[in-house]
Amino acid sequence: MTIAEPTITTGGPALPQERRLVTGIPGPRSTELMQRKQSAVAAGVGTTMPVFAAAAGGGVVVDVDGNSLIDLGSGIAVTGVGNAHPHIVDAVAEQVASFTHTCFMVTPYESYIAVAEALNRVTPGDHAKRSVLFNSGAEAVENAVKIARAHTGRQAVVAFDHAYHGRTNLTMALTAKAMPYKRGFGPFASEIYRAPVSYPLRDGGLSGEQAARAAIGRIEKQIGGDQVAAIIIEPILGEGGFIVPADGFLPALAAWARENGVVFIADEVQTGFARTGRMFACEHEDVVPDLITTAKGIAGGLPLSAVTGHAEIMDAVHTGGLGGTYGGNPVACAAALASIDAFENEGLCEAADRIGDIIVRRFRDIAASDPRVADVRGRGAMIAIEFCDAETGEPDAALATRVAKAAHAQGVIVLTCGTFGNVIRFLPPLTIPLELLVEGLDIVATALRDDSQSSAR
Ligand code: PLZ
Repeated sequence: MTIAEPTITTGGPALPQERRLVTGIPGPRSTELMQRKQSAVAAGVGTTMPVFAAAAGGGVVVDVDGNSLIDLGSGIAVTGVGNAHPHIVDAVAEQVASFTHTCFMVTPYESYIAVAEALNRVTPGDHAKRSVLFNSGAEAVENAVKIARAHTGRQAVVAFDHAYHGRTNLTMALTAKAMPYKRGFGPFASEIYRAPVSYPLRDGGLSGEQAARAAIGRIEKQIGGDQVAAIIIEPILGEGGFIVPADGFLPALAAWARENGVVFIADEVQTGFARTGRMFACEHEDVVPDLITTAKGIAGGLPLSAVTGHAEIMDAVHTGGLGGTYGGNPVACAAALASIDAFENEGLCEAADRIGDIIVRRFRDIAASDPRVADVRGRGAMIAIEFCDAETGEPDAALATRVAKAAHAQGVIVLTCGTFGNVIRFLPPLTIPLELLVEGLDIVATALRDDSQSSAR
């Protein structure tokens, strides 16, 4: 093990692509900062790993103590192009030096239009489209619902079990899981209904069509198709556990929506931008959503989000009905243009598939002899392992937490998720060197193996 220089001044891909621990995790500077966080930052903001970042790039995050950590989280699926991608850094620096803000609704600027044109081009479907830009995923989802209601003149919105759509009032209502997202924060927005989703591990092996029939039956009985403005679904349910609906589920829902004049919204905030091996996850089943929400990967880490969709649906809203002070901020737009260019021209969909193959192969091997690994699933570089008790089959959240913590202690950033908290998810930057990925997976696999040895004792 090499000893790091204590101060790291360079970010981006120039950082040595290696795992390197020079202190315990967390180190002394991180521990100090954690204490400051506790006395300055609201307690409601959690921390996955108590280490503070100093630089990041490629597949590593370097902390303030000089530890170099393997990044298997991308800041929750954001830095797909790699942290501090050089083209993004240049584009942002150039923009920030010319102007930082005018408000697109006051005196507009070209880059917003260029981002809208790029989104209209790269999202599924070759129909006429329009886009509108916002700051966060939740804001995009809120606005997609506004647009669908304005277009249809209807109010009801259908979301699914295990869904996650954000933390604002309307998106909390759309989100399924109470703790930590909703508990104590009601009352929630009205006219939100929940339908069952296809969850192959847990729905008794329904086919996609059967699961869609169950969902549609619920909607027709409890709301009525002609009352529904929109159905919103993540093509792979992210925070809910990287649930990949059985083949045929999404196309059947989209077809039903079309027949009933219901706007089909794909929330691709987490799945979008090459993450699943395609530019958008809907493409795996040739589903063309009416509206698509994007954020996270869109701008290499700068806050930007969008709603893109059919021109006639998008244009149903009166002038002045959509907007916001910062939506489509010029610095974020500059980053988005550089980032979309990287997604299109740097082979990142292929990189996502290579990453996914390595993760899936590794954990399917383990699952073959370890009954605690109930499922290994996902697409591209969005892969998860779900843990269940080997005897009872019940979700084992404690195991997921222990394995994640053990990996953290070894310098691997790994995230959990799932309605039952029993899922470890892998979302590496698409630029991670494959040897580093394998080293990170080795550490997670060893943590899992050692956990079985300690609980067998
Ligand atoms: N839709 C599908 O995944 C954000 C949430 C992390 P914002 N997911 C990460 C947390 O605990 O807050 C997300 C998503 C999907 C919407 C959102 C919301 O995006 O940019 O966090 O608002």
